Amino acid sequence: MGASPRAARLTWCKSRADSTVWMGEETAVEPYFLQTLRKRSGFFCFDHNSGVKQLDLDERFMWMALDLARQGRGKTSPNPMVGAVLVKGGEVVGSGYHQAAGGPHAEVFALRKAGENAAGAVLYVNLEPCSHHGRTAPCTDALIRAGVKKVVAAMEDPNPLVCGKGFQKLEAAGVEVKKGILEHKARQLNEAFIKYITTGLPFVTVKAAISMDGKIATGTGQSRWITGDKARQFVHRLRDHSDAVLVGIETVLADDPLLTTRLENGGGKDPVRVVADSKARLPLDARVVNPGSRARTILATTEEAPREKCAALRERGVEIMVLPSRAGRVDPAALLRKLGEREITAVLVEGGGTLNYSLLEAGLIDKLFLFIAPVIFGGRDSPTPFDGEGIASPGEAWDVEALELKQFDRDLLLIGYPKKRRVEVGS
Ligand code: AOF
Ligand code: ZN
Repeated sequence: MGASPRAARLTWCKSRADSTVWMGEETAVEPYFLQTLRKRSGFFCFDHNSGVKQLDLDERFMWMALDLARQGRGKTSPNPMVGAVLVKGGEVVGSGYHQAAGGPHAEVFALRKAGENAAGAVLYVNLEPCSHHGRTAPCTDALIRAGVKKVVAAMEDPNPLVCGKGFQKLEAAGVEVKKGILEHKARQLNEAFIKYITTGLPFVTVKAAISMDGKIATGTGQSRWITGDKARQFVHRLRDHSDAVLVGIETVLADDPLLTTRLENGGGKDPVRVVADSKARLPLDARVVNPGSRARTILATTEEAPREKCAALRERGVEIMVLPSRAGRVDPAALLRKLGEREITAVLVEGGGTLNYSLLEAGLIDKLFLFIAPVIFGGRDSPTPFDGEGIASPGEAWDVEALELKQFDRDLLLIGYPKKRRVEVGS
């Protein structure tokens, strides 16, 4: 991990000799904003929700810690993404990020880089330093030993083993603590970890691609290639960032997907593939069964599954998970609980409409990625991303909150958090 700000894979844009526009890797600055920024000086960040914002010094280094943290995306599970920057006299003297569970924490990398310079330095970190003995020793002790004088943290660690105890330990040792800098960014970055560590359940993201008339397939059930290349590449990134991909058996029977990660420039990891299939209809020659991948395939099924079929699938390396059934299907809540027990912290659901709706109905969807392709399929019976019963009155709808919009060539992507509308009693 590089120690200098520039090594941190940030996007820097010069706006004036004495000013710099500083953006995270996932942001894009429009020419309009750059023009506005040229007239100002200082450090800025571009946020899709709040627009251009001038950063103070604390925010500037916290932004850097967040960007470092993001480099661990998809690799730290079940741990959070954490970045750390040690600053002394306005200079970065050490930085690092958590690269994998079981490996050193971000603070340890930064301390190693800083060496003796850590004494009297300020630490910027997007999560409260840990105070417990887990797979590694407590970071608080290492920071105190190194003589760090102040810790600026974006948020408290929601892990019940830490949860404020890290701050207490630091303060008791005379280290100044400041919390809450760019907290909303830190919470968003580790939204999956926060849910998992506080509930034991994985964070559930549903991804669907629809035509402009809201269909996920044509009337004959064909659904390949709704969106273009760039949107599909983005989905492979989502798979790389997830611990597991979950699909319903109907999707496997219709599309025979591989569900592996195929990034343009290679790399990335395959998620565990999970097929919800109450009667074990999964064909022995399905591509998810034989994908040439090191990641596991799990068949989530019920007592209704024929034993011989399960044995044949097991022989081909498929793990069989027998779960309670609900309305004749695999109980989605029981499935998620089981996956959480296996330290699966983030699940990407890739359809179909039946599975999506049963998750929605049970209040189990945390986030939605909905691609809209500029095509029209038509067809009264063409499937949609959420089928099932549906609701009777628009007043009972799910609202999708904190909506964000991205564009990939001709395809649009809407990202948001579905929340069931609370129906007032008596209304
Ligand atoms: C930090 N910095 O870089 C990370 C933290 O099993 P361990 O020892 O790796 O501890 C995992 C827990 O430590 C994790 O659940 C979270 O509470 C914290 N992770 N903390 O200060 C880091 N990865
Ligand atoms: Zn730690």
